[in-house]
Amino acid sequence: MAKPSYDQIAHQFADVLSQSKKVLIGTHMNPDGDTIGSALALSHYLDGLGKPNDVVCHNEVPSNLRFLPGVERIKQGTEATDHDLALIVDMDSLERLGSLQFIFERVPRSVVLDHHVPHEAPGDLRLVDTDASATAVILANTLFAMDAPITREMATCLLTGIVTDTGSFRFRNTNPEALSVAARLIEQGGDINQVSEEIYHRKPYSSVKLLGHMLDTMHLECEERLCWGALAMEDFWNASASDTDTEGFVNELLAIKTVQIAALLREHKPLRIRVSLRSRGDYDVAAVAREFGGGGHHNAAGCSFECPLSEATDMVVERLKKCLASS
Ligand SMILES: [Mn+2]
Repeated sequence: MAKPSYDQIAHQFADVLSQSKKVLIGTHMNPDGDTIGSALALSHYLDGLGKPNDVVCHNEVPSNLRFLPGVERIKQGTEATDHDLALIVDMDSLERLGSLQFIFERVPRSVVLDHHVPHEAPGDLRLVDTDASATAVILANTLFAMDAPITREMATCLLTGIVTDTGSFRFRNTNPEALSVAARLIEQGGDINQVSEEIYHRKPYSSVKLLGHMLDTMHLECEERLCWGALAMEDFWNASASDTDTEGFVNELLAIKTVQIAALLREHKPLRIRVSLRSRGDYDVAAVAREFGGGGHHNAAGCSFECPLSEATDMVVERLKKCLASS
């Protein structure tokens, strides 16, 4: 995909914003730092323009992202029906809005900001670059090209998107663009130390306790190339933990040196299963996630469905074994 021309995009984006009276900003289900950080940066920017706006998310914000300035404005829905512009942040399909999808379908105009592959979400204006490390990179570049004032709060929100989507500049998607945008955000007052501390070093005890259980019960298969864990409702009860406490767990499974594919299945509500998939190199876990109605990136994807945990585990593990065998 060709690199977008940010000068052109900036122009179009400023135009669309100036024509709107009230904006609805949408984040994806099971939100991460990129969707929340980018959405909040947009919200702060619109505040600066004096433009009324709401930010919504299907789920509650994970506890490690609650330090973000403005996070309290994120609601699980909205009563208002007078939004005339939707900003859809960090998702490849409107289904990722979850239960809020219908609210967005009635907003007359939309702008999509995203970096996922393949990209299917519609949008009257599309700020899409599948080579960007994070949606926050696309948004920051757009704001830079608009000569928008980047406040400290905006810089911290955008940095959070880049730090989380690149795994603190460690994942394969870390590129010069992500690093230079991050550098510029730090110059604007973004606090990278605060971002890293809050995201990685402020875990509740319940989370670390549940992690211990996951590591204790994980399975290593296929000559130690596949590692998976499954957390049942009662495991959450025993640790007094909730699904937001499992942020980053699957990466611990992928950290084993022989492991090429890692999966974590969680029964976050009775019979409701969430699956996080991670891989190294050529193994395409996004393709696997799509078969189960989910999506994501080549090396990081997810899906969710309704069935008993053991059944879900059998299905997913079988499919991942095929994925390992085929590449
Ligand atoms: Mn993202």
